[in-house]
Amino acid sequence: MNADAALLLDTVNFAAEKHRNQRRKDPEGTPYINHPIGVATILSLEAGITDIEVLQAALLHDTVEDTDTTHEELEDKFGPVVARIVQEVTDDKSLPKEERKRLQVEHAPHCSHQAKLVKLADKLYNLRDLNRCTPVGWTPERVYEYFVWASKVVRGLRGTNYVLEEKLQELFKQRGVEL
Ligand SMILES: [Mn+2]
Repeated sequence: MNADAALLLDTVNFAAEKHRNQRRKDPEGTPYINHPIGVATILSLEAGITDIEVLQAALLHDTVEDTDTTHEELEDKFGPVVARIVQEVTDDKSLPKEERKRLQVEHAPHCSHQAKLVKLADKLYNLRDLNRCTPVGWTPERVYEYFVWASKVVRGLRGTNYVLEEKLQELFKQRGVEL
């Protein structure tokens, strides 16, 4: 087996163990790990990304924000580049939710190209998931507001990947949200 394939397996296994007790917010309670795997798959199969560090960061992108994983742990195991990309897409959970969402909009244009790719694929996955079903406890207004907020983040990521941006643009258009 080639080294990249072994590395990706090690990475997805690490993420699966970290997220092992977590579920998505959909009514079926889909295992959380489906999300990072889906984000990495969008980057590979749809956007044609072959940068292994971007694909690893996609698999790991929610480990620091949502599990006990630390930046140092990622750095030791996967190296400084992967750890840095994950850090760029990690919200500061000590801040109130509205502030975190505002900072995502503000920070998006200043992220590295690699982090922008992960952010685009993350948003694309989440918006598709919202079209598939409504999370438990969400009103239609909350779903719409999520699309509006996501469009503001994506606006700051433009010029990163044509394929992902076209697909996002189409989802916003269907909701009547201006990009
Ligand atoms: Mn995510």
